[in-house]
Amino acid sequence: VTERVEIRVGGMTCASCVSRVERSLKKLPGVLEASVNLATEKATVVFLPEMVSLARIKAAIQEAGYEPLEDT
Ligand code: 9UX
Repeated sequence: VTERVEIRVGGMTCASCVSRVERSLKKLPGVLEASVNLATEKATVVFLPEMVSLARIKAAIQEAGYEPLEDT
């Protein structure tokens, strides 16, 4: 079972921010795909909920130095 979530991410201002967030997410075990759109400030993440929680995904964004906001 895979799940897809969109998380709004605050604090990203350039393309390098986008790369940092994507890399932080992709290295989490259980994350299959992560792509960040700078214009919409949204990270789209496809993950295996049995391996990684939404809370852990948000924590990774925060650890990378950005602000996870509401998810949809
Ligand atoms: Mo770009 Mo983002 O110079 O934290 S990497 S603003």
